[in-house]
Amino acid sequence: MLTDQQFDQYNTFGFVVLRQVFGPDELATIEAEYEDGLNAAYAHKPFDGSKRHWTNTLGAETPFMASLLEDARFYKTAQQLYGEDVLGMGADANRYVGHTAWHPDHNADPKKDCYGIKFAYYLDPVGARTGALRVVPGSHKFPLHQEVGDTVKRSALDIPDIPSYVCESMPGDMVAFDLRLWHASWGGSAGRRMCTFVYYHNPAEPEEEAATRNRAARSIKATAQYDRPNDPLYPPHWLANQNGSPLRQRWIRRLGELGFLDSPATEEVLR
Ligand SMILES: O=C(O)CCC(=O)C(=O)O
Repeated sequence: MLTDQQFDQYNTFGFVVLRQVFGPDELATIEAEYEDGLNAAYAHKPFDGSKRHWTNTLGAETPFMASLLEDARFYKTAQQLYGEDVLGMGADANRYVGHTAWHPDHNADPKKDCYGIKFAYYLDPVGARTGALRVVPGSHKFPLHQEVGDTVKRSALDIPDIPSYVCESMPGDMVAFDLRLWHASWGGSAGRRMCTFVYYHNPAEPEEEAATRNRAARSIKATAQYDRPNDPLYPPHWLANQNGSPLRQRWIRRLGELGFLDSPATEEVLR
């Protein structure tokens, strides 16, 4: 869980950098699973540096990465910030091909969108010109959220010209940020290795629930968007919940209600 100071920083600025969360053994496991997960997902289309590779890491090839979502170090932090019934939403691995333009993952108006926390970690040292995550502190809240958006759209400023905090990180570090925070990266080489896992506030109001359903309708297209049209968003292995985790079962039920399991490939698995 976050200390009082980290909790304050997160609430005010929308992010916190957690140093050396993973030890050497955990990192070695993550590195191996990262390769296994992405290689299995892209056996038909090996990485050539031209298009980002993305895969869910909840499957059989990535048991440790999948376990992070239910790891008390992280979900209790998510509970501390977004409520007891916070939803474990997913975990992934990425091979990037270059910069990432400024964007928030969600709009800052909870009436118009859903919200939550992303834990992001890079498997190589990253800095200001080598693909570190950069964020505009405080931009998870109105009115700054809106103003940053207007400026990014209106101006011809290059990614590094928007004033920001660069979350330099070493393998083992983690950046935890509010999904409404404006963020980007600059200068990373092709094949930059980055992983995340995400929790959402469990939508309570009808508007927030509607926004989450819209998000689900877009999310279930992710595998097709990343060249794996026949893969379900959630791997059967995770949905089977073989150890009977009550926490995971609650998430699976709620994800189903919200439409995240609606892809034809997932329905096939659940039948
Ligand atoms: O590392 C990057 O290029 C950006 C990552 C990002 O935008 C995200 O995880 O939402």
